Amino acid sequence: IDLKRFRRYISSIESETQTIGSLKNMKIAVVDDSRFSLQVLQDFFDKSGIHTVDYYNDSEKFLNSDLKYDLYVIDLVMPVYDGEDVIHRIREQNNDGIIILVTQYGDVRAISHCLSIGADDFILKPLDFKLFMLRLSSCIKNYKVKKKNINKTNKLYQRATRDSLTGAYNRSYLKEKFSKEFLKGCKNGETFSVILFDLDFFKQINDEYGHQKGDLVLKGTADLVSKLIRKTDVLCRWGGEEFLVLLPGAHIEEATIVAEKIRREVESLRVKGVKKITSSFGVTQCQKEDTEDSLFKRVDNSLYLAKLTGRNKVVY
Ligand code: GH3
Ligand code: MG
Ligand code: MG
Ligand code: MG
Repeated sequence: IDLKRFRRYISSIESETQTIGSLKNMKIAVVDDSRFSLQVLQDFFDKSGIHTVDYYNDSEKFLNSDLKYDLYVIDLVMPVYDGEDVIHRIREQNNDGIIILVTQYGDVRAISHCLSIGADDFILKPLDFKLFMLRLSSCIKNYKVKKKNINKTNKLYQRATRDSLTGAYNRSYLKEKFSKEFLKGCKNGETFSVILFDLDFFKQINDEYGHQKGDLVLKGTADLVSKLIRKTDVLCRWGGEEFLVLLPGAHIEEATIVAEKIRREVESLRVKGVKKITSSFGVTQCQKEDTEDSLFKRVDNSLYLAKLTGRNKVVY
């Protein structure tokens, strides 16, 4: 037996099986103005048992679809919208699916341009099925690595900027955003307000019901605040049972209304078996001459006053 040949044969079969397996989980679009080419590609996919394919012989019709595919097989030369236009449009929509260009002519410049605007690979007609399968296989491999890296980066970013218990932003994220964006905006005449609040007698909650119930209260609090604030507002876990909300564009009156809403919602928050909880609030609006320190000190003072004068209230 020629061992080398045998091994090659086996690994090519394995690779093909794997590629077909991946393709079966993908939504595929084939765009080609030639009915004959479409038929060839359809034979290729049919033969491999892949039936999640939409065939377009009109690129305009394709561009009117929602363009949500995982793999695109695009002909270069087509009337009205050619391969370059189509690839451009796909990438313009932030779609990161695999794009393979198919072309009859060895038009090196056009191919090179297509690769530069986002095609992942190309193959020449007439299509060689074995080679096409190999190209797909290497594209799918790269695609999976890319996806994995994106997920990893997202996860790391999430971990670096969020508090793991409540999902609220952490203090260091807020401080960075604060000095980079908000204080600068304030100097330029934009406004924002800050709410700082703290759960009342939270130590008792832990002592009476245990740390785990305490954690549930913290999570429940962050959840209810997230539902009350706007998309542009930033909720941050400032300390143990202390939260801070940044409200861009909000004047102190609006921020006070939000704080009052949160206060009432915390009162009606029900965590199984745990008695009613209250919270105290400080609210302030940025002043042109504010520094990070002066602003946080001011809102902290208001919160302190709220605690001092009986808790379960908003002080501004
Ligand atoms: P006050 O009304 O004056 O704020 O009283 P308090 O008891 O809430 O304040 P204190 O600062 O004395 O206690 C805060 C408690 O919050 C103590 C700490 O055990 C608890 N805590 C801080 N972080 C966590 C956490 O992640 N999980 C739980 N369950 N408890 C926490
Ligand atoms: Mg064509
Ligand atoms: Mg407290
Ligand atoms: Mg506290």
